[in-house]
Amino acid sequence: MAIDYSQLIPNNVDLASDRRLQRALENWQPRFLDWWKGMGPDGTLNFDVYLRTAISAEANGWANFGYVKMPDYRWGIFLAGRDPNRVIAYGDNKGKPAWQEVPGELRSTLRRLIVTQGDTEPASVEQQRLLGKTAPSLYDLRNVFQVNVEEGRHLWAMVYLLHAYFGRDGREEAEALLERHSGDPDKPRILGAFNEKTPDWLSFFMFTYFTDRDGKYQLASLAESGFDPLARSCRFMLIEEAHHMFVGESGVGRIVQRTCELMREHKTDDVRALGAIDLATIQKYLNFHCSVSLDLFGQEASTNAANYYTMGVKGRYLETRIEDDHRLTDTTYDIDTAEDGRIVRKTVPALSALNERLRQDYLEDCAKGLLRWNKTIQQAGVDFELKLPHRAFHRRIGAFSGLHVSPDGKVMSEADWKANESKWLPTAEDRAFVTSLMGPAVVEPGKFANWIAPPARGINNQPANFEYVRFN
Ligand code: BYC
Repeated sequence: MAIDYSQLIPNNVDLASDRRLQRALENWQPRFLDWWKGMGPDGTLNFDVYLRTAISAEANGWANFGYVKMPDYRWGIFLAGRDPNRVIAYGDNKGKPAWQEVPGELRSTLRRLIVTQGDTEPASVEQQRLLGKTAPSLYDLRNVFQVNVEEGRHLWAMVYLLHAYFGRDGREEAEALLERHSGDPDKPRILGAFNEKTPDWLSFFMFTYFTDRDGKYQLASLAESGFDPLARSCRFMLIEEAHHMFVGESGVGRIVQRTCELMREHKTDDVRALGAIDLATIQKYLNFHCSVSLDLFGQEASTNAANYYTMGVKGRYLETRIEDDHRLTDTTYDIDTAEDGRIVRKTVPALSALNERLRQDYLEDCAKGLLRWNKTIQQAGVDFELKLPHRAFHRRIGAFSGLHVSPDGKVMSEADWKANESKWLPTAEDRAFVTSLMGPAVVEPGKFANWIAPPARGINNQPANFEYVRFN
């Protein structure tokens, strides 16, 4: 269904036919805008930004580019098309028609998952609030804004579900999504990674590479939900998510490229002296963002995850492409976990290992970008390899949270870990150095900060000197 842009809230869910819901969302809309103005990208209300906006939920019609002032962005409600024959693909309800309404017994479970998902979206906008001040180029400035407006829309996606299907509780949860704030000591965001700071662009690119990729895997699992409106919302969100990970992968890649160019040109490892980020520091940031994002998958052995699956609420990554019985009641899965202070491999019921299985899918996907970054390093003739840290490294959630583990997977005493921590994770001094390279924002079209290479091509094939943001 085409998106109706004549409405106050653009949508493809025929919102006009449900006056009560329409009014409730129209009441929430100014609260969202107040939140955007107060907690969204700082000092940008008047900028014209070259953004893409969805004009249809079909694959070929959703990316339409033009200049928009961000508060005027047409945030709305877009669900992927409905398949009237869709059945639940797994669990006890396998083969039954997908639910168009929330089954009473699953109400609180579904609400909680939708709230957790919804909470991450505004959280990331809050985390990225100040990045515009130090953008390395107009191209990058536009990209962070694009990511921000789309996270805002993903919040809309979850708020629509809360309002449309969860009555008064849902409306209250929708309010609360604007009241919790990233890093707020009294009302923090729900998941750990969304209370960390994103103070510089290396952090931003690592965040969009690692943490947005968790978004991809969680959304893909929720896209398998038996609750059809949730599945259809997540399908559309996934289309937008791809760009965020592109920003991360190409952003880190361009930093690596610039660093290697300088190393080669000046025959030195000490690129800090040349105003660029050394590979060892990039590795430390990578270790931090990867480990924090691994925590987002929850416990290795999780009865929550088993229940979600059995009930048909949250599936596996690409569930319908997996060849097995899609019930998993008699199946096992091997996981790494901790026992008696050691990392051990254990065979556990497949149902309880679903978080770990998703984490495994995620890690395999994460490894792909590293292959590309390492190719750049290799081609520059530099002897260095970026590596993913071991899954047990620096974990705060799950079985490994009680262990001290090095990036290559060695369990050690707390004292040994502390003695080495500064080699593995960014130190205050590393962060201060990276911060010192940031800003002021590079605003001349076609120019880039010294520490990052230009992209291979422009957004929507625009030329290198395109004016992606006009400041007015
Ligand atoms: N922090 O049985 P477990 C994105 C809690 S990112 C704090 O493993 P479960 C995006 C857990 O709540 C994707 N608490 O839990 C990216 C549970 O509490 P209770 C976001 C945590 O439910 C970038 C207890 O520990 N979407 O979209 O199987 C920019 C036991 O754990 C954490 C989702 O996460 C944590 N990290 O798994 C913008 C999807 N981990 O029951 C956006 C929805 C666990 O003991 N969420 N706990 O009180 C879920 O599917 C699940 O809630 C989780 C946790 C996978 C997060």
